Amino acid sequence: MACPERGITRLAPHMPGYHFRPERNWINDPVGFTKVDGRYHLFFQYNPLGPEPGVKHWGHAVSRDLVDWESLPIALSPTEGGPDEGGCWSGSITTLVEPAHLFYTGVRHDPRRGRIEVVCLALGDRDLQSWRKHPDVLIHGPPEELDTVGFRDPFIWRDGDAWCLLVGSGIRGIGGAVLLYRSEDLLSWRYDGVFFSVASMQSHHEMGAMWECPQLIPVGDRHVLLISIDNPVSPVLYVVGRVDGSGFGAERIGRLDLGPDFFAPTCFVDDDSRPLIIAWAPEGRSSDAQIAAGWAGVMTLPRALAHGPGSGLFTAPARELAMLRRMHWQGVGIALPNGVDVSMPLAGSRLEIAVRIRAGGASLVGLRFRMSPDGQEATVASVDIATGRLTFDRTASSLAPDSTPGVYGGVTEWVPGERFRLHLFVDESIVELFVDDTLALTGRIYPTRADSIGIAVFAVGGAAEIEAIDIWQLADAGIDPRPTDPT
Ligand code: DQQ
Repeated sequence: MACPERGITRLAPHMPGYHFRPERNWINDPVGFTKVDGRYHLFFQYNPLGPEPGVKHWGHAVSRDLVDWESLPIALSPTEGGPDEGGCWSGSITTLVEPAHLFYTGVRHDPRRGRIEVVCLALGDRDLQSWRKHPDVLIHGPPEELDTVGFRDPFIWRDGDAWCLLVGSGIRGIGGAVLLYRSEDLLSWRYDGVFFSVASMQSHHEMGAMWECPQLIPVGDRHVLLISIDNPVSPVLYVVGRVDGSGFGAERIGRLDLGPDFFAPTCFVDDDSRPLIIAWAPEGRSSDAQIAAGWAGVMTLPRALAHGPGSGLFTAPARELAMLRRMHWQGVGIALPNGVDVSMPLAGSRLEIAVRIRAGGASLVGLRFRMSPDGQEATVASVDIATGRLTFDRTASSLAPDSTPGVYGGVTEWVPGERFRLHLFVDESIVELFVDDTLALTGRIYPTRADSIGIAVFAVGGAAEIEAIDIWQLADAGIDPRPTDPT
């Protein structure tokens, strides 16, 4: 949890200050993101026994503003001898009925059949704090007519008068699939076919054998289906389309985040109709390093979705984050000569940087950050002007041998115009970059040097210009007093 004890400012090495994360132990998928009586609730996969995956419980935290989070007791734990004795895996919550219904994946291990995954239910109190498990398993497994490779992560939604559940799955020899179930009473569920599968759409993306954590969210006049793919190449895809009877009519597909460390986003529509998502940013270091640190996993910043003017999906950091802004520096009209690093005067390891670039004659424009004065440690994010390819290079991010290096990124339909905007959040070991509020990229880095805090902007292949740059040092969430109104 991000600093529940206000006033504690000394953080363990690499521990983010304004991102939600555990003080200790392991977290992964956010689940059951919702709001009741003005409080956001975030549940998450949690191992209370250590910083390794372990046996999953549902952790719980609440927030009034999506910025400060207060940790609450564990919401759901496995029951010995029960269908979830091996873990309470991911699922979702509906608060459209009272009591709130929490659907989750019960996991247990059978010596002959291996892992058994079933859909379980728990009923909550008004505060969503105490949950009573329903005695019966709701769905005992995938339909017999399908030869599946997984069956988990029920996502509850309302389609007219009917309740619907999407379940993540994969069809052996074919690939990922989302299965649809319907119910009138939230208890008795009937299989209603494959809602969406790899066979439904031509795609140049690597689609994987199994899709996890399906999520469906209305965005404007369409729905967006999110799928987390069990492969390391393009882990989270969005599919824009329309719900069509018992299927999903897909119109376009794309990567929700181009970075290496973004998985299992969960979604929910806020009171003001704003579609919000939050995702898990896994560690980018060895499991030995995680165990030595005593904690693992961070939540991304909450992000708002919208349709872009072209074919893209807008992804922008939630506006509430502006309340974290502290010391500020602004520069305007700064020349970026070809091949020269232009250093910025405000440095730090917990920053927000917003830059408006005029590309001029450059072929590549980028930012270096968490950079030591001698350049020994530095992380680089850059945009290729001709193709729009976004690159995140963490080859030199850390001198530590147990942090994962590499070059990541990708190309989408977005290409920069003459002007474009880079919006970067750096929080110790997590980096989130937004480009024109359209591309997003999340990555984890582990600089070792205390002086790896510098920032530089650069252009290659010709001169460019910084039309305006704002740099803010950001407060830690839940630590110091801050203005009541976001600026
Ligand atoms: N994590 C959960 C599963 C889900 C996976 C287990 C995705 O339910 O499929 O913690 O990260």
